[in-house]
Amino acid sequence: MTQIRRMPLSEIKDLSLSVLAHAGYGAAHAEAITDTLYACQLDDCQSHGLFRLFMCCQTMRSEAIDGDVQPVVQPSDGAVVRADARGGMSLLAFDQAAPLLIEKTRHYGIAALAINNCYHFSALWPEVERLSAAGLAGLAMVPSHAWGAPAGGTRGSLGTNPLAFSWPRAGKDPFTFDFATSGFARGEIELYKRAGKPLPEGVAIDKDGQPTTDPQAALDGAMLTFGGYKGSALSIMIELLAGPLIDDLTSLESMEIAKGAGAAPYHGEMILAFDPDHFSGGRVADNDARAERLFADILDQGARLPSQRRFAARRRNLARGYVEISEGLYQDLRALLQ
Ligand code: NDP
Ligand code: PYC
Repeated sequence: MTQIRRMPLSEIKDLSLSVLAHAGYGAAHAEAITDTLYACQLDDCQSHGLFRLFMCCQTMRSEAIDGDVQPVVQPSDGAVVRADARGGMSLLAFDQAAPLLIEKTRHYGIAALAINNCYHFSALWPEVERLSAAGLAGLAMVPSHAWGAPAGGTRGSLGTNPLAFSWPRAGKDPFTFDFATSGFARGEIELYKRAGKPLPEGVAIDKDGQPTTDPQAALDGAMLTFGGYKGSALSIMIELLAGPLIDDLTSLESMEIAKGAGAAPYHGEMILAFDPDHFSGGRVADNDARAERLFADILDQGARLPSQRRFAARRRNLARGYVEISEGLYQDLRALLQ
């Protein structure tokens, strides 16, 4: 049985900052990365919490990135904001560009942020929730590495390509979803492997193109998109909007230039923001009430909204002052300091 450790909330940040500094990340990157890892761990997002420190360290080791590289947010006289991460992690670039994206969205009603030349290893919900906290609706997407087969295909062409959306709700948690367009995130398959558990059917094929439930065979073979050809088409859209459209790499190209297995994918990111004040015909309150009626109708049936589990975990963990993490994972994370 997996041994569980109670980890005090303050230790999440301390451990993350120490591991990242030890790996070679400068303070600005280490803090931006830690903010996201802390948010994910607090919300019990196990595949994209502290577990991602392995990917951050492996990226530093194999790609030799500059741990102090400063992103550049380019001046813009339109609704398109561009941030050049200059070969660093995306999170600092997002942090620095988000205020201009918000300002542009309030001005134009809709605006886009294209981040170029970045490594991305994390969950997208903290980024779209930064927008919904500012009263905007947000949509974010990134390619990754070509680990996934298109519907009807047999080998990796597509990334795990997450899509995240957040809708602001006055006085309530936002409506947010954030998922890989592969049936499982790669990080989730890695956690199944650590736990020695078989995958559900329909998640992956092995290197000979045969269905597999073995996590290692899935990692060596190709992951499948969710929803068959529908998820496959969405995944291709993400490749296009966060790749060629913004003059950046596809998952195929990211995989080709990667120097080490396990490093974070290298590519661009696309974030779109919408200001309800510009779209709601002066009836923001009425239209918000209609959105709330929809949410209530969903909940009345006993269904749950996406992110509800996450928000509940956050409240529970904040109240008790600790998160639960597997002892084995905790020890492996501490070993990153040696
Ligand atoms: P999950 O399958 O765990 O969850 C997907 C979404 O669906 C969540 O918003 C979740 O809410 C919601 N959800 C789950 N079950 C239900 C349900 N029964 N009813 C309603 N909503 C539900 O996500 P993935 O494993 O696909 O992705 C995990 C993370 O991995 C994401 O944060 C993603 O951004 C990240 N990722 C990052 C990549 C990158 O390249 N940077 C690549 C791929 C993934 P809740 O959280 O409340 O359960
Ligand atoms: O879980 O698929 C994934 C992933 C890729 C990059 C970061 N997470």
